[in-house]
Amino acid sequence: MIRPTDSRMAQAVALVRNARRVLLCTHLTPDGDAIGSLLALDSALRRMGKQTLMICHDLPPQNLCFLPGAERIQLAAEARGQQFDLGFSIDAYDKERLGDSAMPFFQCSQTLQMDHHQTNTGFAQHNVVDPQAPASGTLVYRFFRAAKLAFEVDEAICLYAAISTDTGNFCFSSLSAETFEQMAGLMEAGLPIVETARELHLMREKAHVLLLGRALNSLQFDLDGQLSSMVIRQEDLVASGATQEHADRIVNYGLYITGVRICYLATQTDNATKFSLRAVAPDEVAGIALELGGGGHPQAAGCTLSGPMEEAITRVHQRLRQALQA
Ligand SMILES: [Mn+2]
Repeated sequence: MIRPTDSRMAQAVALVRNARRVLLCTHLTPDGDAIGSLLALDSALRRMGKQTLMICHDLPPQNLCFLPGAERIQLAAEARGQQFDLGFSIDAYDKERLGDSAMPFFQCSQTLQMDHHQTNTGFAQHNVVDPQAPASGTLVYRFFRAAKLAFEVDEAICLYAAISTDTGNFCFSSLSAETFEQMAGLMEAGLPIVETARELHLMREKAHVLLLGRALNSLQFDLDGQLSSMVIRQEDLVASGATQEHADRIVNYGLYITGVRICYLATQTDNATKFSLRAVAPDEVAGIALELGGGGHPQAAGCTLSGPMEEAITRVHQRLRQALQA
């Protein structure tokens, strides 16, 4: 099968082959796809004889630090004063998403980016963008094939992390036969899937589980159970020793309940209330999030409202209620 990006992928391999020093970067608040793809690429490029530096606006989150090579990722300032023949960005859809990595990236003699977001702006000189791909890891896998590189075990672990994260552990509609062909390739390379899946998809920090308990205790239902909501207040964060980061993903539990069509989680921050909104297709929440000053995907969006928390909750709740009754 010839994909629209196949010739661009061959070009990307040629660009890398012609470079000596390569700066690799990804988006801020990096997730499993960002870090896994970055690490696999870095390993590939070093095996191709390149000198590399991996930078990011943020260091990898705690739950991804077990990935081989994660300790080599530096903050963007590390690139200051260094010269690179090629800047290579992965999984970022625009230059703002690069945060502090944007400046060193654009100072490279040539720029290349790979990504799978529909909203990609084509911000580099060379762009390999495939919105059909479920993860940037999918594109990195194709890069390995185009460069005729066999996978080492550590690379297989990183690419599995990338692809399984962005497909919701193989649950999302972005999956295709290619995803499983790639998984077969990673298994053939010796991927220790049980250990890696446990580390990536089952293990949680204690603070996260304690916070989840408090969030679940706050569950409320409206409209005969079609709308569910949870609230996390500052006191919940303090009592469970958690940070805002631990509140990520808790919202999804509101949707894993029979009969629920839309759910939200309201998290109190220092001076505002952060809302995470989720819906089951065909219901959508992106439009409402946008209307309230936020944004996101059709079924996963968010917004932040200032002012008293109770008023913010009432406003969001009424708006979602209205959407369900429409
Ligand atoms: Mn991604």
